[in-house]
Amino acid sequence: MVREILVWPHPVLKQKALPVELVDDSVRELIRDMFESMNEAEGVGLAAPQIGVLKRVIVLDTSSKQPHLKPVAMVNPEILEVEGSYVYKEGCLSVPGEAEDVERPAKVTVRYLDEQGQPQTLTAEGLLATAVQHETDHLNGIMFVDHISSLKRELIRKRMKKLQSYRAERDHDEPRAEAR
Ligand code: GNR
Ligand code: NI
Repeated sequence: MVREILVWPHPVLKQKALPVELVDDSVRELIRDMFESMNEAEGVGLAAPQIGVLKRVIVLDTSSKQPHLKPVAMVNPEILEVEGSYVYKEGCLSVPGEAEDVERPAKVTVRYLDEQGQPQTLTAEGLLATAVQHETDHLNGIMFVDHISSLKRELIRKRMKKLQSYRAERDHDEPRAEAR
């Protein structure tokens, strides 16, 4: 099921997500919903808090830019090692229409549980490395706008407020097709 993506500065996006104790069918269903929601929104990643679920689960799919890479779901991801530096113009499905340069390590090694609950280790470079860090930030209540200047962040905050009031007005008169 495609779920609604929360828009910053929604309070849930500032909270720290809790570790998953057991990778069971409910977690696999959450992962399925996250892939569907990410794909519908044409994102390269999604973290569970973005759909209002405070669990440490992320999904990633950078195959449009990195064709050799497959979509991956990570439960309880932990960045073990980082290396280098890389600047990428980041966007976020919770900050629609905005993009700003963010500098992060270029290469990361991440340990996580897969959908079967098996421990895995992955080393990522390029967009996937950026996306893994962007998503693990979400699990700690951190947004890409927390990595840019406060002046840019406050301008974006104003634009999000306008976008939200526009959407509220629109949805008041004309409910979304799927909500009717
Ligand atoms: O779709 C997304 N694109 C993106 C581009 C550059 C750096 C990070 C990202 S992640 C983002 C989807 C999203 O908001 N994930 O939390
Ligand atoms: Ni994001």
